[in-house]
Amino acid sequence: MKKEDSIFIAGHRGLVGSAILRRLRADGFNRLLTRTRAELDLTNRQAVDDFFAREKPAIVIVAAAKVGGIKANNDQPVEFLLENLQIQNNLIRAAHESGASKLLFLGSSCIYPKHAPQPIPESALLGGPLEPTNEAYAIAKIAGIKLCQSYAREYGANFISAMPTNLYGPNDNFDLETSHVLAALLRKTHEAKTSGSRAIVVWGSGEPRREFLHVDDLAAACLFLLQNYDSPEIINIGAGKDLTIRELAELICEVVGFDGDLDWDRSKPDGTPRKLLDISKIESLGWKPAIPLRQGIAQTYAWFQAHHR
Ligand code: GFB
Repeated sequence: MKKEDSIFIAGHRGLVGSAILRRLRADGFNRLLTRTRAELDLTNRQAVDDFFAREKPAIVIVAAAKVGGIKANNDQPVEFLLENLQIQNNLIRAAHESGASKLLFLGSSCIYPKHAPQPIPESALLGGPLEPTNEAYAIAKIAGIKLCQSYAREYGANFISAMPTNLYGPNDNFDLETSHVLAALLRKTHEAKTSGSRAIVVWGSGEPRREFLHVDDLAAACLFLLQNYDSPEIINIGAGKDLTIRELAELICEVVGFDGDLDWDRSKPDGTPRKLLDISKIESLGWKPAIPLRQGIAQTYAWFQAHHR
C-alpha cells in the first residue's frame, strides 16, 4: 500500500472507521475517501456502484456495519442480518467491479461457535452452532468472509478478512439500550457517581469472560495487515487476555471513582460464556497489542466526559 493510494474508509464515523481514519491520517496517507450516510447510503446498490465507478478507490476498508451490544443483537435479528448483508455485498462487489487492488473486511469474534476451544483459533470457524443472541449478525459476517474468499478464489482478488475481538474507545456508542458492555458500564458508573446514586445495574451473572481491545490497537493492526497480509484466510485481532464481566465492572468502578454496589440483573442474557481469541497468527507476523486495559478505559472515560454532557 502506497501513501498516494486512494483509500475508501466505509463507516468512517463509527468506532472502528474513525480510528482507522485517524491512524491513516497520522501515518501520512492523504488520499482518504469518506462519505457520510447522508451522502452515500451503503444499502443502496446503485448509489454504491455509481460512487465506486466515479472514485475507483485503490484500497477499500469495510468498517461500515450495523453493530450493537447483546440486547440490540437479540432484539433486532432481521435488521442485523439484512443491513449487514446489503452493506457488505454492495461494497465488496463494487470494489471488485471498479478494480480495487485490496479490500479489508472486518468481521467479529462472534462468528465463532458458542463453545469454541479457548483461546479461539481461526480454524474454529464453522465448527459448531453459534451463540443465539448474535446469530443473525454472525451469519452476515460469515457471509462477508465467504464472499471475500470467493472473490479471491474465482477472480484472484486480494480481499482479506480480519476478526476483531470486543472493541472499545473514542466514538463508541454509549446508548444504554444498544451499546456494548464497556461503554454501558462507563456511562452507568459516571452517572451514578455524579448523581450520588449508591448502585448501578449490571446485566447477567457477571460470570461470562470477554476480551477487550482498544480501537487504536485495532486500527494499528488493520494498517499492519493492509501492508503485510495478502491471504484470504481469516486472521484474528485481539488483546490476548480476557476477564469476567464482574472484574470488568470492578475495574471500571475504580477508573471512574465510583464505590457503590453492583446490582446484577439476571433477567438479561449472559451470551456466550467465553470469547478469547487466539492471536498467535498475527503475533507471528509481527503485530501485538500495545494499550493496557486500565489505560484504555481511562482514556475512553476522558473522551466520554469531554463529549457526553
Ligand atoms: O458487550 P455485550 O453487549 O456483547 O455484552 P457480547 C457482554 C456481556 O456483558 C454480556 C454483560 O454477558 C452482558 O450481559 N453486560 C453487563 C452488559 N451489563 C451490561 C450492560 O449494561 N450492557 C451490555 N450491553 N452488556 C456482542 C454481540 O456480544 O459482542 C455482537 O452481540 C458483537 O454480535 C459484539 O460480536 C462484539 O460480547 O455478548
